[in-house]
Amino acid sequence: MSDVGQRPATDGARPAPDLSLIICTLNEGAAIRSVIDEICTTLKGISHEIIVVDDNSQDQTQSEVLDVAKSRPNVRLHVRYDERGLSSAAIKGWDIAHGRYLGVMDGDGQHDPAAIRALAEMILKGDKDLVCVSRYIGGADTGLSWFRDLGSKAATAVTGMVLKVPLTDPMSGCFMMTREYYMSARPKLTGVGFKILVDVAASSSIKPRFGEIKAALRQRQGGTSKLDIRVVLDLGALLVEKATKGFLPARFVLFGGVGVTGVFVYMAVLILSHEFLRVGGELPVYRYTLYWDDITNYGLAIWLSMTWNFFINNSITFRDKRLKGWAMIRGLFGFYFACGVGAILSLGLSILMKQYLGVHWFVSGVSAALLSGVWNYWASTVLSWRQKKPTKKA
Ligand SMILES: Nc1nc2c(ncn2[C@@H]2O[C@H](COP(=O)(O)OP(=O)(O)O)[C@@H](O)[C@H]2O)c(=O)[nH]1
Ligand SMILES: [Mg+2]
Repeated sequence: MSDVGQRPATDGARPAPDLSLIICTLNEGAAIRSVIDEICTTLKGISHEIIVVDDNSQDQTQSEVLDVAKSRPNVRLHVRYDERGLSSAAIKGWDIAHGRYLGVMDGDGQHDPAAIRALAEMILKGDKDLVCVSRYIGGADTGLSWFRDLGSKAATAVTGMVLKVPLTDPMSGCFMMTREYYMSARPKLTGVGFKILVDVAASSSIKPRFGEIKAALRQRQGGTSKLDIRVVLDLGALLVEKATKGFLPARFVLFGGVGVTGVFVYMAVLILSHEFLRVGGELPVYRYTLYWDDITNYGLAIWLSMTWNFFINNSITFRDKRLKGWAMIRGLFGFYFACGVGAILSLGLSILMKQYLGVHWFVSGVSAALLSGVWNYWASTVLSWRQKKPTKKA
């Protein structure tokens, strides 16, 4: 975007605010109005704007925000129609924000307004680059169930090894930073997943002067949590990208992980069909003789694992661009087509290795599949999930 990095001039009627607070929402219609009201009250005296970045919620979130915005000119709504994900939504909000300081918080009422006021005062003093709400200073009650608390602590420990900043709660969803600090991280942000603070802190080359405010999470005001196992997978992939300095991009790590499950599907099908499927017969091709058993065994394993990979990638690796309905069917056939070349490569290699190089049938199949997996990543990234449609401002 062209206005990234500067404080774009507003229409002249109002000066740019000191603080831009982004609230990302997905079906938070039950809470968003009172969250905005509460924040505006708590930030009284601090010049601020609130940007709600909504991923096309299907409840009343958008109408609630638009309604609040009628009486609060500092509130803006930005709707994304073809993208999903908390981190990328926050990045979008900061990219279109006008403030000198940039922050993010949840739209479900879980973040304590008193802590947000304290954060804002701390960052506005001007001697910090990054200030965060932390659930873990001095053993605070986190407001999470014991299971999620344990998971969050484990993730915090692992994340600590990758980050340059000794944050006590890198999983925090509520923090503020200077525009300069954001810009130092911006080119390297992955935007993958939920953990935007980890993304920012790991992407900036600056060691920030940072501060923390202790606060537990409150109860959600209606709606449901969007956190699931995929959040953990995303975080793992993000950490691998940061730990390898970008050599292994997060999406490639996810694709590779899905690929590994695909290899298991492939092996299972291969073993089953090798045991139970007998087609028989030979197929003469030029001066060579192929066996129909090999063609059906390897072919079936390739086809089923390819279909498996498409659906799992669609719901994990490319969840932010997830294909649905007809687009998904088209995407599946596009994926087949793109990977068809990989499949023929794999089939040919398997047979070549087994029949003409004397390699064991199982080893032939697996090694050929691994090689075609590299091709598949490239092909599917370019062909199946590439579409990027414009977002609309409301
Ligand atoms: N724009 C956008 N917001 C999201 C998405 N997923 C979650 N959110 C919002 O991010 C905030 C935190 O999500 P939440 O489900 O409460 O996570 P939890 O607090 O960890 O259970 C909430 O305001 C959600 O509405 C998403 O894909 N896009
Ligand atoms: Mg929440």
